[in-house]
Amino acid sequence: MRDIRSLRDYACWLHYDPLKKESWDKYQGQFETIQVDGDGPLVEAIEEELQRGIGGLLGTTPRLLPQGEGGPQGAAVQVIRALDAEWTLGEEGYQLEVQEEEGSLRVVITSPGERGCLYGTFAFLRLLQVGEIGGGLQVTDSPKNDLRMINHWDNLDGSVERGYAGRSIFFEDNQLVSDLDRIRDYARLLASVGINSVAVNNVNVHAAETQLIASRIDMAETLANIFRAYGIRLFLSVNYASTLEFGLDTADPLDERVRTWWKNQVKLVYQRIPDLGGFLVKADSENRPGPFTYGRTQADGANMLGEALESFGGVLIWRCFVYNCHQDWRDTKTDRARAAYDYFKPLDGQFRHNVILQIKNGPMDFQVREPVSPLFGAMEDTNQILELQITQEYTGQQRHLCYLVPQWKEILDFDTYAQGPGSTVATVVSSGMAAVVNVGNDPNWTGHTLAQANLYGYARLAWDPSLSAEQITREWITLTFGPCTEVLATLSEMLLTSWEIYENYTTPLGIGWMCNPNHHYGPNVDGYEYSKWGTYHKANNQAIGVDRTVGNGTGFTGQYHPENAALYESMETCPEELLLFFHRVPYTYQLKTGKTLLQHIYDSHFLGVEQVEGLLASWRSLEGRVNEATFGHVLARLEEQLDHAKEWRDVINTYFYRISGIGDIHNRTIYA
Ligand code: GCW
Repeated sequence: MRDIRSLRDYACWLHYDPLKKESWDKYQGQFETIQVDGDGPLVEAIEEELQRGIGGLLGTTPRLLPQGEGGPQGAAVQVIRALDAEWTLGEEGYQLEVQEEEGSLRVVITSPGERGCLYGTFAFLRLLQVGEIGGGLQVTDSPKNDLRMINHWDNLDGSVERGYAGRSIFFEDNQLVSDLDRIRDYARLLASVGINSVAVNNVNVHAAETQLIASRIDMAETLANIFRAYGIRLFLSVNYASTLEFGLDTADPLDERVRTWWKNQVKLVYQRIPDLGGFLVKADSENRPGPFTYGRTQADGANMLGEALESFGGVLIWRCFVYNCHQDWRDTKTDRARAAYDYFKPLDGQFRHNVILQIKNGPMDFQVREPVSPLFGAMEDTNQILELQITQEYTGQQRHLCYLVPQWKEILDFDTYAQGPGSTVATVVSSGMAAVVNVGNDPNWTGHTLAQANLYGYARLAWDPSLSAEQITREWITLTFGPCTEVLATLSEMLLTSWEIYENYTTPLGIGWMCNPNHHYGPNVDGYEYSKWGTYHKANNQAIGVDRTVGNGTGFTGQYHPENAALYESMETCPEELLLFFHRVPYTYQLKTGKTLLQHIYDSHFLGVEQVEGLLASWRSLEGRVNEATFGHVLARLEEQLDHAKEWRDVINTYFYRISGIGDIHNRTIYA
């Protein structure tokens, strides 16, 4: 078997392909020496990266200048740890300056922190590839979010919950995998885009994983050591009710024995991993235990763990994905969309300062389109981070192309009006962002090679939510496919339209779900209709959707600040892409385009399939311009996507035709 590292897609965006002819010529003779301040693993990582990067891009071998020999002369890259009292960019920020003297470029990267130096180094290599390095360039940059986190849903047996790219890169058979170098490669990949925290195990913590803070702490310690070398802090998902598995008969957060057990356990963990980031907890959610069992609040539970972590500088991240997953579909009063706000809003101000609430972007669950969760901006005295899903659970499972950066941009730019106009989600979640990752042990990490763009894009947005989708896309394509204008133009268009295309042929207008239960792939209109999960569309022969208005429905719209509440409350002003999330609408209702609701459903599904045909044609036009293996792999995925898009189209259109008895005005094929 070939070494996985020799396969092209393994390198993701760190190929360092030779620069284009003009740039290659322009930079020959530059960056001949490298000097990096400090010592230790992070400094070694910086030196290694500069040698690899410059070596690959320019075909040269820069000389490493030891410290203490004075600064490098002539064409050089110098990384300086400057502990300047005036510095305002924080430990992770950096300054990058290119001075030109008699044709020699001298690149100076400065930061007071090792991480800042590392991020500055990766930024230099990125800018070199997108053609921006030149005399006089000055860049100062620092992350807009302190916490830039990746969540793995990896189990110790090696399976990955909602994983679509093979098995875990960390665990197999309740041990660490044997290829620890691959984990190091992963840490490098994450650090290259500024990720600084990673939770390595599933938030659904089973018995085996509970031991990661006890008998299996050595596994966590090894992982922490690997990630530390790239400036990434380890987090562990813990079972809220761990005490029950360690001999106590309760997990009541106010019981002294429970509190003492956690304090002692946390101490043991920090003896082995002194810089552990902290714990991540899913409690009282989807049958996981939590403080509700003991009649306590979510704040009681979170604070108990926060207190135990506090003296070690640890952080407790508590998820807000709390809802009743045993609903009776006949019950029209309970609205799952309301749950997080109803449980958490009254607790504002009651969480310890080292507790952070992690809130999914939407009120339901990572559907192709949902409104933004009204919890953002609702808790002014509580730390909040945004949770996104990079792994494509409901968005094509990495078999379909669905580039989510445009979706995430919309979420980050959404105005909550919490402090008046301009209170976007990006500003409200100033503690940071977390996302469920799409990585597994497939040779290309993400199953679909183009799904690497979602990982890249998430990390870049976590660093700076104001970056545009277009810029991120341009960067990713250039770094991944090298400098080719045709690839850049064609692939940008493909990526940037793919989310909407996926929405068109699956579940437009904010209705969501309609997928097969359990594995969530493929169409099944009534798959969740009579289930306990609280996810109903309620289609009958006249109308579809749930009325979530204050006036006549579940009152969900009232959870938003008045500007948004008013917008969503009325069918006329509700953004049409979310119409069926907020309203129950007759099939004959006329949309702003003049089409009826039903005709829109038909049209959107026919269009979606045509658009996938377009994606295929675009990709085919790149044959010979991208390497053969990647070309063939993506082509096969797109062909499968086309088949599945047709399945979605026909199942959905047939369902609505049969139930409504109203045909397509264009008489296209609908299977009666
Ligand atoms: O969407 C659901 C997924 C579950 C997941 C849960 C969660 C980890 O289907 O697999 O469990 O969300 O976010 O906790």
